[in-house]
Amino acid sequence: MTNTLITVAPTGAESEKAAVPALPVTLDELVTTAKECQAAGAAVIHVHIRDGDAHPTLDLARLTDTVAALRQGTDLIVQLSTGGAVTDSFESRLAVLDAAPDACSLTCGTVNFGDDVFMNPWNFISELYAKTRDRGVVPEFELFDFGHIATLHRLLADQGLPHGGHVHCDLVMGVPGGMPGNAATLTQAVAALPEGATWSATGIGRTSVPVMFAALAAGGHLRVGMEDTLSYARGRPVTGNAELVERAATLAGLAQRPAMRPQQARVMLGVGAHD
Ligand code: KMH
Ligand code: ZN
Repeated sequence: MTNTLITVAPTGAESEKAAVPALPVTLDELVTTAKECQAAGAAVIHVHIRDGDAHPTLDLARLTDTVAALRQGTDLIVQLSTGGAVTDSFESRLAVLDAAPDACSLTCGTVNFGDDVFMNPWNFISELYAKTRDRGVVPEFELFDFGHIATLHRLLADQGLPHGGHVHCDLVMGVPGGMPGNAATLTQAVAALPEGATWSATGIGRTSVPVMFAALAAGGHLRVGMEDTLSYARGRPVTGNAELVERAATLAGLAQRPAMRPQQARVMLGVGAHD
């Protein structure tokens, strides 16, 4: 059994700073969180950024500065979100790769997203994947539903393996409109993944803890963070991302699969060292 890759998704695009004061939205807050989460056991950071008013943005200069600051302050693998917010254009989402991150998210299909729709039509997915290969950015395939797994198979059959030569997926479970976050669904989804793929799982909201237990039992990896979960327990708000990473690392240790260090994660994911 391998050690456990822990990804932290500290911010997301959905929560408002005014409603969630602990959410890291400035570059300083993000780097401080990233350092704490690395110390707690994270190896990858999934990054959404905010503008000066704490609204989600895909501004290229800010993204580029963010990649540089996270690299300077931590050893974490920097994975930029190409999902952005549901209001972001396909063009701006493709342009995220111009910030030259180590890795990026790549969602393999459209999904109802609460009252919104997170749009990922085939042509966009295909163009984004081609750009990751062209730019040497390692994609993580975000799978919100079973049809997304079928699209991942189509993508790999069409264009071949990603940069780095390894397929790593993240099962995003419990989004209202996507697959539910429970052990039975996780088992079925894992069985449908491409041969040789590694995978993490993320349970949104109250599915966070059951999905973590199911993923560890099934040999998977973990993604946690305030993008996905704002309650540590019923009636107890999360006070910061580090406590979510600490809990994940504790559970991984109990499962006899302690948290992977960033260097080990680079080898597993096929992410090279940066300059
Ligand atoms: N914010 C969601 C609409 C990703 O980062 O790639 C999309 C999302 C997925 O968070
Ligand atoms: Zn995201």
